[in-house]
Amino acid sequence: MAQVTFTTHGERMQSFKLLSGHAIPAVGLGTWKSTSPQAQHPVYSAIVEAGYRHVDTAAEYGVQEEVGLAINRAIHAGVDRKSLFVTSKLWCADLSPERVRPALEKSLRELRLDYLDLYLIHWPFHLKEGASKPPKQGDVMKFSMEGVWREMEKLVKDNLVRDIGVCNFTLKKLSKLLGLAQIMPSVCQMEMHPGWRNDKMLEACKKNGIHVTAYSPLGSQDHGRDLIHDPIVEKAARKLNKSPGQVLVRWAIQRGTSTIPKSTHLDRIKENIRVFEWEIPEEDFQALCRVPDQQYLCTWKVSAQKSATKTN
Ligand code: NDP
Ligand code: 1BO
Repeated sequence: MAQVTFTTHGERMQSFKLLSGHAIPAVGLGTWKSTSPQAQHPVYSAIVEAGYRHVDTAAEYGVQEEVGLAINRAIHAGVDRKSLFVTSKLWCADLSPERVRPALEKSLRELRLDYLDLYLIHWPFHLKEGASKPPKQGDVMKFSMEGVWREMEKLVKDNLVRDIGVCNFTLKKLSKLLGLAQIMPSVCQMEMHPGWRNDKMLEACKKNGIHVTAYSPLGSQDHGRDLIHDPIVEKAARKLNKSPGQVLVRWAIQRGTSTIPKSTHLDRIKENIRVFEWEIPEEDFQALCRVPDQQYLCTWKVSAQKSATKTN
C-alpha cells in the first residue's frame, strides 16, 4: 500500500510500506559505477538539492566511503537521518555465516552510519575469494542459506539494520528462504524494466507481502539496453510531455515497485524524481508492458548460474 510523504523541498513523495511497518521511498538513487570526479558525490546533491531520501549502494560498488561522506554532509546540512532510507548489500565473498556481521560492520564504517535501513543479500551465490567478475566455472561455492539468514536476522535484533532482504533470487530460492525465515525478507531487489518485466517474480513477491525494488529501471548502461530511445517509451514520453527517463521511473512505480535509477548528473537526478504529480494512462502503461524481446541484462546472472550448476 503506497503512502504519501513530503520531501524537505515540499514535493509529494510516494513511499511503500514494508512488512516490518517501515516505509521505503518510491524513488532512490542508484550508485553502481557512480564514482564521481566532482569534489562532492552526486548523493549529496540528490539529497540536499533534489530531495531524494533513498540511496542504494553496496560493498561491491567500491563507493561506500564517498557515499558515506555525502550522506554525512547532508545530515550536517540539516537532513534528519531518520528521514533517510539507506540500503547496502552483503557481497558474495561474504556469504558465509561468520562473515555476515563483519561485512555489515565494515559497510557501516564506510558509510559513517550506526544502522542501515535495509541490508540485502546481493546475489545468492557464494564466490571464492578473488573470483573473476563475472564469475567463471569453479568460482561459485555452496552457501548455507539458513546460516546466513540467521546472522542477517541477528543484525535486525541488534538494531544494526532495520530490514533485511534479498536480490537476484529465483522463485525456488525465495521459496526456500520463506520456509526457513524467522524474520521475513521485507524487500526483493530485482532487475525490472519494460524490457524485462519479470512478472512471475513480481507476483510471487506480492503474494507473500514482499516489496520489490526494481533495479536498472532505465536499461542500465554500457552493455545495457537503450530503453531511453525505445519507440514505445519515446511515444509515451511525447504524449505525456515527460522525458523517457521519467516514463520508465513512473512505470516502475505504477507496477507497485520502488526503483533506484542511477545518474551522476544533477539535471537527470532531479528529472528522475519528478514523477509524483502525474500518471501514465492505462493504455500507455499497458503498451509499455508489451515491449517485445523480454531479456534480462545482468550478465552476472548467466555466468553465476552456469557456474553454480557445475558446483552446487
Ligand atoms: P539504470 O537503469 O539506473 O541506468 C543508468 C544509466 O542511465 C546511466 O548510464 C545514466 O547515465 C543514465 N541515465 C540516468 N538518468 C537518465 C535520464 N533521465 N535520461 C537518460 N539517461 C539517464 O542502471 P543501473 O544498472 O545503474 O541500475 C540502477 C541501480 O540499481 C544501480 O546503480 C544499483 O544501485 C542498483 N543495481 C542493483 C543490482 C543488484 O544486483 N542488486 C544490479 C544492478 C543495479 P549518467 O550517470 O551519466 O546520468
Ligand atoms: C556485480 C554488481 C551488480 C550490481 O549490483
